[in-house]
Formats: sequence, C-alpha cells, structure tokens
Amino acid sequence: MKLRRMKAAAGRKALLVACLTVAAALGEAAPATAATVEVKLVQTPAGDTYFDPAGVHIAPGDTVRWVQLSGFHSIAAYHPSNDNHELRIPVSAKAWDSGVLLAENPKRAAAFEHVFTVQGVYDYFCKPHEMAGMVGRIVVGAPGDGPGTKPVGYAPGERWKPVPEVARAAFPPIDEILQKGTVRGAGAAALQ
Ligand SMILES: [Cu+2]
Repeated sequence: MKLRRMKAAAGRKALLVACLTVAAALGEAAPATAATVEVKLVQTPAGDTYFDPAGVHIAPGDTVRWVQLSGFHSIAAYHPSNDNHELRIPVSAKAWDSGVLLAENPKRAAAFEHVFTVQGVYDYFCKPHEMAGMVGRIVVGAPGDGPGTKPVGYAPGERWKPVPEVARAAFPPIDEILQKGTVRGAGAAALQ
C-alpha cells in the first residue's frame, strides 16, 4: 500500500516534469522579442466610448495591455462562452472576459492583459458599450480564414446574439490593420 502510494507520487512527479518540459519548449518557440501593445479605454466628457487604437497587428506570443483612462469598461472576446456572442476569434483560441475594470489609470485595477498565441483575427467588445459600437480587432500574425475573417452573421443556424449594426461598422478592416500596424477608430480620429 505504502509502495503503491510512492509509485503514484513518483508518477505524478514525472508527469509534472514532462509538463514543465513541454512548457519550456513552447516558451522557446515564441519569439525572443515578445512585445506588449497598449490599447486605451476611453470615455469622453460627451459620452463617446472607444478602444484606441481600435485595430492592432501583433505577433504570436505578444501581449495586449488594455488601460482604462476614463469611464468604466470591459474587454471580452466575441465568443459563445461570453453571453452567447458570435464566435469571432480563432477556433482553437481561448475566450477571455476581463469583467468591468473598476478603477481608472494609474490605479492597480485599471488594466487587463491577455497573451495571444494562436494566429488569426480576434474581434472583441466592451460589455457596457457594445451597443454604442465600442469594439476592437486584433490580428495575430497572419489573418488566415478563421471566424474573425468571416462576415458578421455568418452562421445564422447557431442562434448567436447578433452583433449590433453600430459595432459592425466599427471593426477596422483587416487589410488596413495589416498595412498600418495600428488603426484608430473613427470615433477617436474625429475627436482628436
Ligand atoms: Cu466601454
């Protein structure tokens, strides 16, 4: 009995070592110069809300850091696990939802980070302001042909929550993101 427990413990340890080895190998495969790109969360005194920039192009392994400058916002992937929203990130990527950030920069609870490892197009929204068109788009490496490259409403049979018209119009075009690296939303560009 005692021996069996020891064997089981040894087996668990071997599994842990194997996992750590795989993690180390994956870490080495990521580019040595993984970058962090900052996106601001903004609400103007007039009540306009937006991500700035609205579109960014990053490399696999890079981090996006959202920083809340004014107003209260959240950052959530277009994904069925987030309130049955349409799937608009790569199929093998993990969904995320920051919840509403509770402080304005520079306080500690004013930022949220996510690391992007799977290539493709990621569309995301701010839960309080999706209906006002507060959405963003991230292209990681090559856009490929995943859900984020498809027209909004591409799978009516899934009965996902429809993407509001004002949000549809706010996604920066993928080509423009690839060309410029970052794209400011129409709202941000008009206000400044
Ligand atoms: Cu918002």
